[in-house]
Amino acid sequence: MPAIVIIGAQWGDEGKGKATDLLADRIDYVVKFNGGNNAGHTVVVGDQKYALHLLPSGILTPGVVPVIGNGVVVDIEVLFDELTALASRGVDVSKLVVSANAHVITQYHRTLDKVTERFLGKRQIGTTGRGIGPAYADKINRVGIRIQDLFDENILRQKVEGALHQKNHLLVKIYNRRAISVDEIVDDLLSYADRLRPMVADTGLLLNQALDAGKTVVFEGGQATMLDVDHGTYPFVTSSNSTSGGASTGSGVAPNRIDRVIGIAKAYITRVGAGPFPTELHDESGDWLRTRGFEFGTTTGRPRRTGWYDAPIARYSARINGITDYVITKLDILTGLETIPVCVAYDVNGERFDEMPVNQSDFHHAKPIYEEFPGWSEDISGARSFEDLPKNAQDYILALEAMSGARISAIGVGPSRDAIVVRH
Ligand code: 2SA
Ligand code: GDP
Ligand code: MG
Repeated sequence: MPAIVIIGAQWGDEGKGKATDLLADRIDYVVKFNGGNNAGHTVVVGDQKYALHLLPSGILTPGVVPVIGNGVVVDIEVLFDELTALASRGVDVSKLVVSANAHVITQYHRTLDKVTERFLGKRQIGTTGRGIGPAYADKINRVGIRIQDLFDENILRQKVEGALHQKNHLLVKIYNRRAISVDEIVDDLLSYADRLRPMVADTGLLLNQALDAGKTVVFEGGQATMLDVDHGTYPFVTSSNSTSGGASTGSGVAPNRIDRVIGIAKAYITRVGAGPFPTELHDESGDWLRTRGFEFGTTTGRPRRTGWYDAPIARYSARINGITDYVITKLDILTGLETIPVCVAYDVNGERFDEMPVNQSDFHHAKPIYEEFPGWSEDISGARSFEDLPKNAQDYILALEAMSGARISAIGVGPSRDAIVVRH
């Protein structure tokens, strides 16, 4: 299985970092293909806990080549901060390769992200404030700055001038902010150029050559299916393609080279930021899941919204991403519940929807139709095979499998690297 995509099948924070890290000793390259430092992957190795944002999780495994693909937006200051922090903890970061075509997040993107959100008032997206949306907007508007632009001062200056032309007008006249000077941005970006240069390469070529040579490459998605700019709950989404198709466009590796797509889903579901969420719990069971599951943003610390497993979303994700295998994480968090509700379909104004409604207003009004499954009280964190799980936990997984559109190949039973039940 030389090319494997790992994506979030819900609204993020499903435990993708842990899933990537688990495969890491069998892989040669790990590629981040979308998003930027809005991501937050927590990986627990022994007694050490790592929170990764811009860097792919595979960087924690010695020998793996971490790659930042062309589809990523890179905040260079954050990049060097993360590299320095990991190096100070003894992680070898010397192999990192960054695409020459990746776009750069600058100070004006961060500023615009924050002021735009404030301006939206009640219609806020609840972004991470890291400048992600404005950086992708510039890319699509063809006024973005790419990593390779840092190595030619003239070109860099022209591009920054072009990018700031309209933005300064907006900042000063609409948002009542100070204008940002071209020199300030150019000097800041140039100050990183020498340190960055040795890491920069044609990563599409590198990855295709690696696959030609029989190497194993894992593509690690940031955010998740329901946050994808095309397939998610637009406009309450991130600004990139976080579905499996993004692995191709964001890396330069063609779709027909991809062998497996692993979807990660929690045994329940969470969301950070605004937008529709049919199974959201506003009662004490929601608080219980948040506290037990430690559902707080890895990047921003925001409390995550919590709800029961949503099978129509799982089927939608399986379809959109071509999921070959599901990994269900955090089953251990459900231990102690008498019964576990699972959303099997929606009721929209009296009409039953077995699949995700295409109309966003319908999804906003969707009421979950639940089926209840018996819970278990045994501690399952030590389970390492399916048979180790209590019968009710096995049945819960088998029920999810029947509803989710793909086989369940592994089940997370705790945060640490080895707390996993592998079935296939
Ligand atoms: P943005 O900043 O433009 O990408 O925000 C747009 C929406 O995407 C959501 N988003 C996320 N949702 C879950 N997890 C994310 N990463 C962090 C984590 C989040 C955190 O792993 O915990 O720490 O708060 C992530 N990144 C973006 C965001 O909430 C908006 O709804
Ligand atoms: P990602 O963004 O998908 O990489 O997920 P995050 O790292 O933001 O959030 C997932 C959290 O769940 C992390 O704190 C992980 O350590 C933790 N985690 C992952 N798998 C399991 C599991 O099976 N059980 C428990 N209890 N925690 C898990
Ligand atoms: Mg996360």
